[in-house]
Amino acid sequence: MLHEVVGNNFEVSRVALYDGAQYSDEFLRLNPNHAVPVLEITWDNGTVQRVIESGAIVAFLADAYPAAGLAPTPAPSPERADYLQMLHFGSTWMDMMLWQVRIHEHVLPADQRDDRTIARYRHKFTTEAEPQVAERLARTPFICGDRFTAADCVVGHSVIWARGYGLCRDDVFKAYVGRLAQRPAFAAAFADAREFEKQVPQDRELVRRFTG
Ligand SMILES: N[C@@H](CCC(=O)N[C@@H](CS)C(=O)NCC(=O)O)C(=O)O
Repeated sequence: MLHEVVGNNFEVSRVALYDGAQYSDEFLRLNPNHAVPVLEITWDNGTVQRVIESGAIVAFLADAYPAAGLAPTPAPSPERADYLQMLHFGSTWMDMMLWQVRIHEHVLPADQRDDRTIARYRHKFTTEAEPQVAERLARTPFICGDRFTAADCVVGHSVIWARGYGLCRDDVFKAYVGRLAQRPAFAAAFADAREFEKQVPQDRELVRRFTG
């Protein structure tokens, strides 16, 4: 989303999650939930503010840079309501199910993993979330219509995440990801994606400190 609105004109600090860097006192002062992402904003008067929820970060950036045209104007409208719904559907509902799969398949200590939880959320995602997204993408190229919006940053991310778990296999999702991948901001954001190691090795600090 930052690449979409300001190109490369921002600074990135990588957080070594598998080493447990998010549990350091320094990081907990930024985000007591010990999680990424964190957006740090420096306002014109020098005040520094942090935003620690991905849905809020994406929605804020779209509104902060209206020239990018990534959100219907904040004035109440059917388009604005639908856009907010899908942005938050991606950042809460889809994310919640994928997160359960993630932690029980890749993060938790082996003796805390639960196959029933994995099966429950894989089933819920496939039978409830996927059809809603597929139905929209069968009608329009992007999640809220003919134009790419910030909601596609969130839902698109969730679809790519799901495909990494063998979900969202229908051609409609493949074509959607193909459309997203044509965007220069997408290429910039995912340039280092291959460095990501899905399974957290059991001896890493994250496995010991993870709170769920
Ligand atoms: N609700 C938050 C969730 C953020 C979140 O769960 N981040 C994960 C990675 S995707 C994290 O940093 N977890 C590290 C930990 O809990 O130790 C958001 O959407 O921004």
